[in-house]
Amino acid sequence: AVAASMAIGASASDELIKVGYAQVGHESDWRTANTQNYQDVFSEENGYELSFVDCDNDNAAQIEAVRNFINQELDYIVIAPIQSAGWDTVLQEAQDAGIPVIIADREIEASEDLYDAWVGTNTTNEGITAGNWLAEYMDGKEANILVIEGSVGASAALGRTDGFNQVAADHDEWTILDSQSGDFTQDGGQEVMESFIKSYEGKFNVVVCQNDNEAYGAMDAMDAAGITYGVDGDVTLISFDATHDGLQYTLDGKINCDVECNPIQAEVVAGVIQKMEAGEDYDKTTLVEDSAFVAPGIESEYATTMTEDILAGRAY
Ligand code: GYE
Repeated sequence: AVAASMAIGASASDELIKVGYAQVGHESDWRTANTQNYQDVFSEENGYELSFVDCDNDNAAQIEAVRNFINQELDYIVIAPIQSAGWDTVLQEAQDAGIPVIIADREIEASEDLYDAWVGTNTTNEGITAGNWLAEYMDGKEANILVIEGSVGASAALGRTDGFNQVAADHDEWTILDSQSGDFTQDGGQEVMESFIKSYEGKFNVVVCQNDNEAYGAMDAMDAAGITYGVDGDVTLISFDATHDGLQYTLDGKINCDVECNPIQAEVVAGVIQKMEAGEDYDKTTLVEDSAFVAPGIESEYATTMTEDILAGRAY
């Protein structure tokens, strides 16, 4: 398909836009969907040559991957930053080399002058949505809360924690008993929940997992301990991402509320790159919108009640 559309005399690699994507890793279903989306959108058929690096949640490896993209003189660099801190030096190197950088998915702490565009979700708002929903659901009842956070230093974890805590601060009847990182993985969620159960069994009635995979691990740990959760259980379970499996558990009433985070962002990133290619104005910041879903039987001002149709429409 590429050869057929190629101008006479041009080589395939002259035609293709070279994009490097320094991906966080493969810690979650959300991440798998995000990777697939990039591979679909940044295809040769669409005029791109994608250099994809899975950084395996290793911050130093990610900086190294970006440095390699600079050395390879790619046309654009896209980074889904594992950590929010520590980006100044390598971003300056990219800028000195004249390679535009787009930060995607998560946020960084660096000055806006050091990158060209940002595309992602507002994870602080996601945390606020979780908090607002819980306040509505508990309706003044006491909440003893355990939080399984995402990866330490990741903006998605920092934002969700901050947003939820903003709401918690207005509720004297809420106590956050403990908050520990499960690294956005199922194993991490299970381990943290097992240790929470040892320390707080019988003392908690709300568990907040900062992504769906952690929630699956937490459910396994609660199952093993005979603790019930969801709409018919003793523990109210909140999750984030709203991936297909997460929404299946929500439809089944096991997760009470799943706050959405949309991993389908590559089209937006490609749109920014196309505008840069054409020398047109582009948005420095593009927010990918999220919503939230609750189990059947729950009505909410902040979330949509799950149905079979919603689940059927969720591809990832
Ligand atoms: O929620 C989690 C993933 O950065 C928003 O990273 C993303 C988060 C997502 O591992 O599942």
